Amino acid sequence: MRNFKFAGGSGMGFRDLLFNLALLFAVLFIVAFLLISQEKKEDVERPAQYLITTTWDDYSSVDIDTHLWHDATKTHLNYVVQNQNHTFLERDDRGTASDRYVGPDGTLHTTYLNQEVITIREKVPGRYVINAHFYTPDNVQVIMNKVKWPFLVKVQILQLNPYRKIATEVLRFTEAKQELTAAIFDIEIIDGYPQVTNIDTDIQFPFVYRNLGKKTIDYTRNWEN
Ligand SMILES: [Ca+2]
Repeated sequence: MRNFKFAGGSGMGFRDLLFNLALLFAVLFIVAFLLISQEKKEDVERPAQYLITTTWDDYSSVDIDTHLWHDATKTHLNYVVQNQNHTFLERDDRGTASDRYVGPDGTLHTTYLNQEVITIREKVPGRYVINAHFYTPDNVQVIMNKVKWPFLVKVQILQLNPYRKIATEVLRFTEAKQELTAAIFDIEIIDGYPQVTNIDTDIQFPFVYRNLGKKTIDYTRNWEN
C-alpha cells in the first residue's frame, strides 16, 4: 500500500499552500459579497418612503379599490387620478377581469394576482387615512354569486427608510359597496425629523363617497370627535 504521508518541510509547505488558497477564496468571497450587497442596496435605494399594499383572493373577480386621504394637502388618491402630489397608485386592479394578457402566440392568459400598491414618495407631515372600498356592486350577479362573506382584504403599510411596519390589517367586508378604514396615522416633525405617530387601526373614517363625485372636496371633519 502506498503511503501518502508528507514528510517534514514539504508537508508544511503543502499545508501553507492550502491555507493560503483557502484564505484567498475567503477574501474573494467577501469582496464579491460586498459588491453584490452594494449593488442590491443601490438597486432598491429609495423607491419610496412608504409602501401600501392591498391584496385579496387572487382568483376573485371582485374589484377592491384602495383610497388614501392626506388632510394637510387635501390629497385624495384613488383609481380616478392615480398620481396626486406625493402619492401614487401603481394600478387599479379590478380582479381577474383586468388581469388578462395576450401571449406571443395570441392566446389569452390571466395573471392571478389581485393587488393594488400605493407609494408615498416623501414624508410630508399631516394625517393619512387608508381605506379600502368594495367597488363591485350587488347587481353584477356573475361576480357576486361567487363571493363568500366575509370577504377578506389585507392592507399592509410599510415604512422603507428606515424599515418599519406601520400596520397590517385584515378587513372583513360583509356587503358590496362597503368602505372600511385600514389605518390612520400622522407624520410629524419631531426633533427636526419626520416620524410616524398616532397609528390607529380601530376607528373608521369613511371619505370615499364624500369626496368622489364632488367638484370640490369639502373636508370639515373634526378629528377630535
Ligand atoms: Ca380596484
